[in-house]
Amino acid sequence: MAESPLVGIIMGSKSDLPVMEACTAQLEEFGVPYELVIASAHRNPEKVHEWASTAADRGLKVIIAAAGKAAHLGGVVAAYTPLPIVGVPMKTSDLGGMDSLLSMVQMPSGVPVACVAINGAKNAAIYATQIIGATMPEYGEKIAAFKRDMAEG
Ligand code: RP5
Repeated sequence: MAESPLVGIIMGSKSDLPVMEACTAQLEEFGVPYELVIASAHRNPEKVHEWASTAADRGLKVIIAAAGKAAHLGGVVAAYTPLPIVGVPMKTSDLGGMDSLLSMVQMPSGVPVACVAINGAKNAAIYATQIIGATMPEYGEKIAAFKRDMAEG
């Protein structure tokens, strides 16, 4: 039987998928089970609500939210779940991703969305695994090995 997902990935559009493949590839390398949904905060608000408000009960431990332009997806998801959110601001054609970055990183006090770099999909996977690894030693060991490998070049 497949393991229950620990990480939930939500993205605003299927156009975000090519960038987010770096995230899913890294999670797979760490052996972290994840689920992935495409739902936009402004095009599919009810789907986002349903997915986010049931995420913790489904066993997810952390959420990665990827979006571009007026990238309010992470903040909207944060409104509906106690889980930590890692935002991935997408590079955009008009403003180079500064629009996405500022929309995510400038969340008002009380509703945090941790934010990686523009198109920082791989770091989002590493960070999510670190969060899980803080309480699940098998994933903490994956991160420790990853860091050892990096140090050795
Ligand atoms: C956001 O708008 C998505 O996250 C995407 O990055 C951006 C553009 O979406 P598409 O017009 O490509 O569907 O909602």
